[in-house]
Amino acid sequence: MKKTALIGSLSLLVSFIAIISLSNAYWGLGDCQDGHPVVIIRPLYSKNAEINLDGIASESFWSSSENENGTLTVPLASDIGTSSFFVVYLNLTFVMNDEYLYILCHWLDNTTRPDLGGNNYDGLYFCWNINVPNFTAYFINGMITADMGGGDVDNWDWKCMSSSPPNGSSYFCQDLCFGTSGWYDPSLELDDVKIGYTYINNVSYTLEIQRKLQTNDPYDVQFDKTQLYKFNIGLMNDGTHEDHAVSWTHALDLKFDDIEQPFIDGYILSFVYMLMLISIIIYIKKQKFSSKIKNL
Ligand SMILES: [Ca+2]
Ligand SMILES: [Ca+2]
Ligand SMILES: [Ca+2]
Repeated sequence: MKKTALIGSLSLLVSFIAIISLSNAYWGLGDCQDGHPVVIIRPLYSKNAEINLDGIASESFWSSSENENGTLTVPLASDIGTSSFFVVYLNLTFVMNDEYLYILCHWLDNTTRPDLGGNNYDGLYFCWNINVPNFTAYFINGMITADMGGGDVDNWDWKCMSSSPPNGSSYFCQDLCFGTSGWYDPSLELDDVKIGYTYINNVSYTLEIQRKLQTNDPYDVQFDKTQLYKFNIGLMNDGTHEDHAVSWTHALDLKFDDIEQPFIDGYILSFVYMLMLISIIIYIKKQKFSSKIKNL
């Protein structure tokens, strides 16, 4: 084998391994944080932001052109290989003022407000790290943090089913917390997370979330420091809690005087590897073609 062909083949092999590795880091196999760096989000600070919590994103700050670091699309997936496997893309926008954090969530769902009975529902939750040393989205033993070094996680849990308040309603969703060995009794804390939601029948949901930066509640994350606040998201579609799709780990950056953190999405890396692969194949084919011409 010629030297160039050997180099090409080796590069091909490395590319395949890299692609397989990236693929395995997604779709719920293992801790996806191993394959995806933490995504850093910096919310738009809008001192005079006032919200009408109606699930309609008519507030001008939601679409502000200055909010390029606080707007993103998050891919979520449930466990691959299961009958309930699905992928969903969640559009998120973060805005804050001196008192509140606001989050706009929008995603497609062709079975809105399901009437399936039991514990089947549509819904969205956020898990916010309070004090877990090795916080990730990989809860291999359920909602406990023992595997991550212990500590507590604030959980904001919104559900939608046929018995939920009607389209356009605003109310406090469940505000929970779990720790080293499991969930705390919900009665230990007040509900501090208010939502407004709308849906377009069998098309999409829009959720506006409002929470005070500080609640003085030990079972809530307190946005009272200039630091990164790690979180992940889960999304349910017509399933029970166990069937939900999850995001990899993200972090809200409240260090407003810090330098921008570089971030390379796993998809971009996959695309780069794919381009390398195609280039190598073309190169090898050209080499083979040239040797054939020479041998004529
Ligand atoms: Ca609104
Ligand atoms: Ca649904
Ligand atoms: Ca809580």
